[in-house]
Amino acid sequence: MSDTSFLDWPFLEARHRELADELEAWCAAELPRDHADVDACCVRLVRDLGRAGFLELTGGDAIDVRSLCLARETLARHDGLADFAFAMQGLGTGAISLYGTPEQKQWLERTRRGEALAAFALSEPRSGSDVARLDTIAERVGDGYRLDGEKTWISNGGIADLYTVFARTGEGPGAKGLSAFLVPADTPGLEIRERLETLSPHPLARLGFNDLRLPRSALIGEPGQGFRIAMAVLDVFRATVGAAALGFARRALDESLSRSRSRELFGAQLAELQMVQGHLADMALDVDAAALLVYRAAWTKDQGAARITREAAMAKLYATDRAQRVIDKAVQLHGGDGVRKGHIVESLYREIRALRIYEGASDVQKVVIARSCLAE
Ligand code: COS
Repeated sequence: MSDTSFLDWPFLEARHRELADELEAWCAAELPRDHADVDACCVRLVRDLGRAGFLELTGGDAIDVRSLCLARETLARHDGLADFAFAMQGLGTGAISLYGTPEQKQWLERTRRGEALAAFALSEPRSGSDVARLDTIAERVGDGYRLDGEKTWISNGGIADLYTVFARTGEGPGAKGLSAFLVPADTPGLEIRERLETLSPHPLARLGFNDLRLPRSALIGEPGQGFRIAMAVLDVFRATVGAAALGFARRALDESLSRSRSRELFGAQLAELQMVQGHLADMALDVDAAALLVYRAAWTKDQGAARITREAAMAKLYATDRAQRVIDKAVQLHGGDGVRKGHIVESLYREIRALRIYEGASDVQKVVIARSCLAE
């Protein structure tokens, strides 16, 4: 990568620089992968990242958000699916790391070794952005629960070994009546109803729960705490989505710099044309500004902040929106090659779009930021 000066910013410590070096070497040797079979590719990536020790970062009693961000941006720069495989191990077990019992935390040993895949099941066909109105019901039956309902857009859906599922238990109205559950994939009543295909292929599914029985020990945290648990997990992982976008943007900038140096146009190097320089300057500025917001959010959490809702929303909103702009400029600077199937810039163009939607759409992040400003 051309510019690594951000590694010396005061947000990061020596151990982060070591992680960046180690993971960069791993990525250079192992990535990119063939994505022809995305399921098999993701399973393999999780196994390999686990064997190499990098999944240790994704869960446990303490999550270092700066390490998560650094890992995501490094992986995203090399291979979007590798970033996805890494990130889902963290998102899918985030509720267990933050609120799980010692028994539930035993799952982390497997997910951190890459022996089990995890998924976060929050979105539903009728509630994506409006989490508080979700319809999946978890009814108390004896000493346990019975789940009925449907989830959609579930990453790792169909290949996960465990799902963190949010359902209505009814302790109060709306957001006050949800709870979180740990659901092993082999639980009878869990159905993969549809596999979903998207612009940039990832393992995604619509899930159904049909008279699915869970013991009380499957409850994560307290009954009625589900909304807060989901938001606390998203606070951490939204910052890391910003980091993934940053990785895509850095790659687009690097590709554009080398294209500008190597290509001639109108009797000069592309890099000598001031209009091209203007684009490169905008791209570099967007990348650095996004990085500052991402590592500010991560550092704030690592310093012990109870919540980083506003910082994470700013990091995700800005980094994903700006990465889209950086990548669009990269496509423009690459001319026809930029839209040619299989070109790295073309795949970045497809890869970035979903990041402005999932884990809280850009519009939701604006609401979160504005509410936080208004509450001051
Ligand atoms: N951490 C802890 N608690 C939080 C929180 C957070 N980040 N955000 C909200 N809460 C608490 C609030 O403090 C409030 O508690 P009180 O009732 O005690 O005051 C409660 O949760 C409800 O919060 P709020 O009133 O803000 O809820 P809304 O229904 O208005 O929803 C948004 C807020 C829209 C921000 C939320 O639904 C959201 O993030 N939606 C996007 C969902 C998403 O990211 N989906 C993607 C799924 S994964 S691909």
